[in-house]
Amino acid sequence: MDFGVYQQLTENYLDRVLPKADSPTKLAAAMRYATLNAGKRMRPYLVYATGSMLGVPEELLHAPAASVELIHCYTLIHDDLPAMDDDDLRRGKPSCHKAFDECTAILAGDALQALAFEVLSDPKLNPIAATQRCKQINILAQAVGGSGLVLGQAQDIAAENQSVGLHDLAEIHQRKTGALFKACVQLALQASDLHSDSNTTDNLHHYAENLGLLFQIQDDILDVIGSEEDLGKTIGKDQATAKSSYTNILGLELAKQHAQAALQASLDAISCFGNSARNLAYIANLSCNRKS
Ligand code: GRG
Repeated sequence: MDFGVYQQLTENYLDRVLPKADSPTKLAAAMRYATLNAGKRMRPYLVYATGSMLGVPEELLHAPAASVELIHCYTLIHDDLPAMDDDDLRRGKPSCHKAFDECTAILAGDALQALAFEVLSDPKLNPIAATQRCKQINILAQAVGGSGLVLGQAQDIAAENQSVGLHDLAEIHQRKTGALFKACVQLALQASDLHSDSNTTDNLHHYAENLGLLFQIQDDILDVIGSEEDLGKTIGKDQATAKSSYTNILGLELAKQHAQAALQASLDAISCFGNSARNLAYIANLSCNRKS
């Protein structure tokens, strides 16, 4: 299961569900700009990798995979806004509010969020049983809402210039970044025959939680040692804005050790699946060794 193939598949599918390229509105152009722009597509790949390991036919994974990427793109637009992280660069290009304007960027984010749920709830695009589809909608809503990703972002902002302990930082990241990773495996699990199997569920949840943590620690590390060119965004911001980050709290070397521990914990969680979990292991290793 080649990562590149699934990146392309995701791009093509997103292109189909987004407003058409010749749509006359600035809103449509901003939605396309912020979505079809060189993202790694890690979250869709996580949906495909989990689903294929659990024997889910690929045609049942396209809508969940696209829905998590649409949510992710919405959060990136809003996160870059002056009222939030105030970042001018995203995926190597001007952030959405720089390429367009603030109002259009806010609305494009809102529209992408709604589109994620439109895609997931449409029986033509997501042709699984209605009960499972309903559960998937609930999974995504919980992951991104006021007790998931949005709460994580609110807590992250509240923690600026405060002294935050490692436990609280992990909790913030679990919501801000981990919740969507966990939703990826849950959406695929829900499309499978194993959605009620508690062993499978527990192991995949444990994997995704550690993957989210690992991904975030690496994000903090790259903010210190990464290159703006590779990352396509401004670096050094955590230090400059006195943001709570693993590197600010632990220092670089200890942060790297925490990343290794989270990698090991995520690999341990999927060891029971043997070779069929190789793509999930690939994602964990990639998250730890990524430069972008
Ligand atoms: C604004 C409601 C709201 C939430 C924002 C998830 C989040 C909360 C903001 C995203 C910004 C951010 C820097 C999050 C931390 C790590 C992360 C998610 C990095 C970006 O993800 P990648 O590396 O990006 O998968 P690409 O561009 O490859 O898709």
